[in-house]
Amino acid sequence: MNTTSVIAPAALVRRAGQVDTQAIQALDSAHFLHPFTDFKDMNARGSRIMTHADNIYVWDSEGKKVLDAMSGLWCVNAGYARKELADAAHHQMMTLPYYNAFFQTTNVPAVQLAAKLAALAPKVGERSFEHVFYSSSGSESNDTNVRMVRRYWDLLGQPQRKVIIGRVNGYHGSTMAAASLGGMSGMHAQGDLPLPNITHIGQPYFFEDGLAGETEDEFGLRAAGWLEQKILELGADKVAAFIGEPVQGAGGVIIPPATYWPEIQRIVDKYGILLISDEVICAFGRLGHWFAYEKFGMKPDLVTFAKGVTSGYIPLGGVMVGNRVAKVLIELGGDFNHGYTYSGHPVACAVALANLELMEREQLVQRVHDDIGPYLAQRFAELKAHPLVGDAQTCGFVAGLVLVKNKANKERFAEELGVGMLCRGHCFGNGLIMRAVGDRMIIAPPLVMTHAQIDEMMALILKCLDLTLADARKSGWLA
Ligand code: PXG
Repeated sequence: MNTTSVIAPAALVRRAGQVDTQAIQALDSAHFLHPFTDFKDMNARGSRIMTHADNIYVWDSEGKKVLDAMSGLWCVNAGYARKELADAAHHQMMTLPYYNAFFQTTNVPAVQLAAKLAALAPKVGERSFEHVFYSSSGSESNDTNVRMVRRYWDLLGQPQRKVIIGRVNGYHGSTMAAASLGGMSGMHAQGDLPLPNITHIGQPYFFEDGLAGETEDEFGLRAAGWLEQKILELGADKVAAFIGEPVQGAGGVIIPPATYWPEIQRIVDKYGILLISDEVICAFGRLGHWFAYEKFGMKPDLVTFAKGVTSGYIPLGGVMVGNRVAKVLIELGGDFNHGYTYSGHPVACAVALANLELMEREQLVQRVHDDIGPYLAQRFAELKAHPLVGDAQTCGFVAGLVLVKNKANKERFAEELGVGMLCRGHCFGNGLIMRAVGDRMIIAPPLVMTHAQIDEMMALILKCLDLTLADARKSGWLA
């Protein structure tokens, strides 16, 4: 079938009610291989076509309005339809739409953004972040980290320090190196991953791995201790770096005990190992700080960022390079044979500058810290009373809850029942986008939410939990 001839260009107009859903679905199935998707399954069901968005709401081609409690994919921190960001892109495209940053060339937005990011990144102890290396995504940024960490140890005459340690269920992206740093078994199972010299320790998930009688703080110390065990097993002189998300996002919003990161910091310092804080989700206000390392008492050497830096309006990522690493690269390095066509893309950097200005003007980071973050925490904690909810926690403006079969003994539903996906289906059916990661239901809403909108979201969450509970009862799944 020649699908391109099926729809007239007029049908491509982006407004709900003006899009021919079936025609676009047919073209989608015929030509677009989606990320992390079972292609055959999606084609059989037909994809959902998002047409436009405003503030915290997104509309599909059938005219259905949904409250986007995931900020797209953890990125639309400033909310949708922000004219300032479109204007910044338009202005920069008409001024200098592209020029590369190779061959000792630069551009104004890339320089201004680097200086701005350096000013926003808090100094911790001896470590400050004066330098930025740009990419266009979180995955590329973590590939940059691997290259940079190896270069650092080579330049210091310790080329045997090659191993980077990540965590089970961590997510650092989907390129070969980033997928290796992550600890997603489904990803490792495809493509012979992880790459050599990348290994993993367990995640700090108290609900799942805390022992009877163990406090959360005790568990945090024990989970951090897995790093020291791994270092000693490998030989400390072989270990280059440890990478972790301050709060694990794609793994299901796993919020570590307060003791975890300070103990990890003590261990990496003891063995002289570099610390990489992957803040692709956690930075730019998500946890109530510009950078999340500040919240957790981490002193990272490298900080990965992407997503929220432009509120997702245009792809941009990068690495904040701490002075410990930057000094060696600059003073001893000569050529660093690494970079991307779009490193320091002027339009992406101009949009990021406009986004950071907007966030400062509206005090979005402060709002999460002082106002809407605590309010979400208060409202979300109420869910603990629900018969299906084993635990519910927030951190800044991310939140996660776990669906359980039996609250009394934390018994979980069998994986094959797909209780999370069932709940997610109810959410979409009722106008709410909430993610399911196994039996964890998670949110990361735009940082512009009002109290009334938080109440609106909580009412929807509660309704969908009730609908899931009714299904579970009907199917005899409950204990
Ligand atoms: N690091 C972290 C911590 C991330 O969350 C990446 C790196 C990779 O970024 P890019 O821009 O290359 O995608 C991410 C991305 C999910 C989901 O299912 C999460 C991400 C991406 C796709 C899906 O929650 N995070």
